[in-house]
Order: sequence, then structure tokens, then C-alpha cells
Amino acid sequence: MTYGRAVGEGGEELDEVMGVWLPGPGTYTREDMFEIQCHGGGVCARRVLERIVSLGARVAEPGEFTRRAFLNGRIDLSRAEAVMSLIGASSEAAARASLRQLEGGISGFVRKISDSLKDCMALIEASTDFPDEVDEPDAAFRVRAEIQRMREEIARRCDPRGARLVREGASIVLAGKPNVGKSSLMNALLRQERAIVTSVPGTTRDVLTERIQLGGICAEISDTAGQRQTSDPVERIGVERAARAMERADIVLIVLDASEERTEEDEELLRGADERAIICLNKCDLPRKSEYPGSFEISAFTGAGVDALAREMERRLCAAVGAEDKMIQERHLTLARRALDALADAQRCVEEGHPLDLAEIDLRRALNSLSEITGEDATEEVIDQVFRNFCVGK
Ligand SMILES: Nc1nc2c(ncn2[C@@H]2O[C@H](COP(=O)(O)OP(=O)(O)OP(=O)(O)O)[C@@H](O)[C@H]2O)c(=O)[nH]1
Ligand SMILES: [Mg+2]
Repeated sequence: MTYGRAVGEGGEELDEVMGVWLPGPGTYTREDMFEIQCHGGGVCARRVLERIVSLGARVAEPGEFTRRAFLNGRIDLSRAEAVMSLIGASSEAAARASLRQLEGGISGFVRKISDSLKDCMALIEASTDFPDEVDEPDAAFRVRAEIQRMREEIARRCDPRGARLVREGASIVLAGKPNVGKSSLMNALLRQERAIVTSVPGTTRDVLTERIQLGGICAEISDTAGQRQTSDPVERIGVERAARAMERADIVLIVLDASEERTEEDEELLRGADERAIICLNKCDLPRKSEYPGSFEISAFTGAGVDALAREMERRLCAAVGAEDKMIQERHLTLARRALDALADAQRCVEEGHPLDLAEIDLRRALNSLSEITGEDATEEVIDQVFRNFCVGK
């Protein structure tokens, strides 16, 4: 590392810098590299960069460094993608999953399954080439068992919902009739006065969204307009938006008012409750007029029970994400599903008693799909597609 000055065309000083010489192959791309470290902020970096470009350098294309690392064999395609998702991670869970992928979690898994597939194919070839030495029914039995095992193992890693939760975060929606305390609960969960709270029913009209982190998972929490029949056109649009937000939610907090008798509007919401719902009996600080078995008894006003509710949401989201190493990238999920389909065809083929070399064709298809995840013989088109989404310079 050398200390020096970056100078302009006329010798004028642009910045005080450090120059670092990094000889390959121990570098990110395995090539020789030279790094100039200038002061932060927009102006210094831009001036130095413009000067270097005027001397003949060019700015890297999006993902070019990682692409070079891939083309020079330092990382496989799934690790290159992990670099990108690590940079873009919006939550602890996303960063953790990306790091595991960068360390080769997916690559190792793909290698293991690919080896099992090759073993199966070798066994099939042996049974067709040397029928006297390898008993075909016995080979068929072993291949079938192995296919079943591989299918289960791949399926465990393929969880589109868990992947979406890690990648994009969860959606939590507050629902309930007007004035039960949805906006108050939103504020209590956020620990800030975000939504307007009044004693006038119909206060919230639009969907109001904020981000929180629950157990390292990013969640968008949305306060909505109270559900009721209304002739006010503005409120009616709000009620429709609330219904749409509920359809897409991962968790629906159905808020009831413990200080009031339940009404038909409450009952209708409760009838629509599915496994995504958590029933919150709010205003428990006031004298009770209604109960609800199995509900979370809370007071958005005093804060009682709100932490327990947050912990329950955290528990549910963490359970949905799962502890095991899963695939998070859409591209990997698509390819793994393709491999699963091919394996299902292979299994059917063996079970229906067709010649084993027919199943081998399906096994090869599965192998090709899996190899595309790590980018062994990936086409130029696939590689372009992966790096197109990178940010500039990495
Ligand atoms: N005592 C008590 N009052 C509460 C509690 N939660 C909310 N309130 C009061 O209930 C009234 C309505 O609260 P909001 O949070 O605006 O209710 P909302 O469900 O968002 O109502 P809309 O936006 O009209 O659908 C306000 O006067 C709050 O102060 C609570 O836990 N205890
Ligand atoms: Mg409100």
C-alpha cells in the first residue's frame, strides 16, 4: 500500500489517496488488481474516477468483478448470486441465508445430489451392459429407493413461501371494524405515533404501511380502514383496499374490542379467519363486555400484551422460514422444481417396469437442471441474465 496524491492533467492535486497493489491469483477476480482509495463523499471519488477514465480506464459493467471471478473459476454461479443478494439483503434472515449460500451451502447440496444421480446412472448402465453380473430387478429396486430419497431431499430445500419471506419480507395486516384500536396497535408495535388515532370511527381511510424487523425477518405492517358498510365513497375505497391487503398478507391481526359486545361486523371477520389469523382482544384495560377464547389479550393503550403478540408473530415467521438451509433465489427454485419433475418421471418409469435406460434419460435431465444452479455448462444467456441484475462495480 502506497501513500500518494491523485493529480489532474495540469498536475493539480485532486485528492490525497492510498494505492493498493493486489497481485493475482489471491484476489476477488483472480486477476492482478490495483485499488485506489480516495476520500469518501461524491466529489473526490468522482474527480479521481474521471481522471482515471481520461487516462484510458473504463467503468466496470454491473456485476463485472463477480462475473470475472466466476469465469476465472473462483466461485460458481450460485455463489455469485449470493454476493448480489447479500448486498441487497433487507433483513438479518436474508443476510444470513445469502452468507450461507456464499459459503457454498447450495453448491455443496447440488454436488451431493449430482453425485447420487451419477451413481444411479452408472448402476443403470452396468445393469444394461452387464446383465449377467448386475441383476436388473435388484438395480431397479435400488434406483427407485435412491430417486425417492433425492426427491425428498430436494423438496426439503424448495420452499417458495419461506424463500419469499427471506427475500422480500413478510406482510402483516391489521384488520377489524372501526374504532377497535387497529391504528393504536400499529403505533404500539412500531413504538412510535405513526398512525392517526381518534375516537371517531372511520379515522383510518387508506392503507398505511411501515417496516419492522421480527426475529431478523423484515416485515411490512399495514394499518387499514375499519371494515364496515359505508356510504362515504372515500371510506369505501379504503375498506376495499383493506380487503385486498388482507388477501395478500402472511399474518392477519384481527382486532376485537373487549370493552364492547361483539357485532355482526366482528363475526363476519372471524368467519373469514384462516390459519394466518391472530385474534387480538384489545382494550383489555377497560371493563370487559366480551371475551374470545384463544385470543391475545392486549391493550394498545397501556402496552400490556403487545410484546407477547410480537413474539407470537416472530415465532410464526421464523417457523415459516425454517432453520434449514433453503434455496432463496427464484432461479434456483425453478431449476430445482424442474429437477423434481424429471425425478418424478424417472420414478414412474421404474415403477411401471419400463427398461431402466429410459429412466436414465430423466435422470440426466434432472442432473442438467441441477448443474445449471451452480453454472457448470451454463449458457452465455443464463450467465448474462444472472449478472444483469447486479449493481454497478461489484
Ligand atoms: N382504553 C383503551 N382505549 C383504546 C385502546 N386502543 C385504542 N383505544 C382508543 O380507541 C379509539 C380508537 O382507536 P384507533 O386506534 O383510532 O382505532 P382504529 O381501529 O384504528 O379505528 P378506525 O381507524 O376508525 O378504523 C381511540 O380513542 C383510542 O384512544 C386500548 O387498548 N385501551
Ligand atoms: Mg385507524
